[in-house]
Amino acid sequence: MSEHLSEITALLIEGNFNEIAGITHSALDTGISADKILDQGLMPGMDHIGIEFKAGRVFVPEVLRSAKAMQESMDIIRPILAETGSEPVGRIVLGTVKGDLHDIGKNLVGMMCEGAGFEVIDLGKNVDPQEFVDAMNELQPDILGMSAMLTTTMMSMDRTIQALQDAGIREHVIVLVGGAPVNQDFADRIGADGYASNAASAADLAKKMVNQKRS
Ligand code: B1M
Repeated sequence: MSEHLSEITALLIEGNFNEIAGITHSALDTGISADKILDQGLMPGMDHIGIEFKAGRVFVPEVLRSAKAMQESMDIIRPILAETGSEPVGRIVLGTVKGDLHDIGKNLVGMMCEGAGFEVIDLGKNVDPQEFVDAMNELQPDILGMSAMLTTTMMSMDRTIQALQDAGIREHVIVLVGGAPVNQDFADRIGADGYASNAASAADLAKKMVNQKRS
């Protein structure tokens, strides 16, 4: 039984997106539950990739391959997790801000957060402040994550926070920001709750902040 789980972890670390679906199916066939596949197969693999990425021992192409492998397996277990009512760590609404079409980093953040056990709702790129507000009202996430890659679009983060304030819902959500031109100082200035410099740190911080909010 645990052989399947360690194989899933290894395939995710290798970024072997061709074989991971087959092993995920055979793990389910042998009676391993979907939440065990997530908790004991995929999450340890994504944790490992996160640590190696932060340490500069693996790079974006490898992370993208692992993210794709994670996606292949998640596509199989996600509907089962939903059916069995397995509780996610929290819910994140994520998007690249208005005017910005860069989404590779944001997608990595989403995969790392999913790997950390979050339900991730990705609004895509070029997301208008009002779309974030609408998603907040509809989905009531724990975290709203914004990504920006252009110095010219960073201020869309500020406008989105302002829109949350105007809608009277700013206090209901943890706002997390990131992207190459963003830093802690900017995050503080616009009144975000957190900033992370990379996808693995974003997932760690998201987990920490949700736990803090609940305790
Ligand atoms: Co563009 N682009 N681009 N581009 N592009 C940059 C960002 C740029 C630095 C290149 C340069 O000039 N050297 C420059 C920005 C300059 C600036 O503003 N200071 C630039 C420009 C100018 C442009 C255009 C304006 C070019 C033009 O048309 N004249 C145009 C803008 C389009 C628009 O958005 N409106 C443009 C277009 C594009 C493409 C569409 C061709 C393509 C994007 C494809 C896509 O994303 N689907 C593209 C690309 C690929 C890049 C570079 C080469 C790579 C970006 C990337 O994906 N990095 C980039 C130059 C570079 O970085 N070398 C460049 C890899 C990714 C994993 O890193 O996104 O930083 P990153 O994400 C990291 C962290 O930042 C963090 O975690 C991620 C993973 O560790 N992170 C978060 C990200 N979001 C986070 C959110 C969080 C927490 C952490 O919390 C929620």
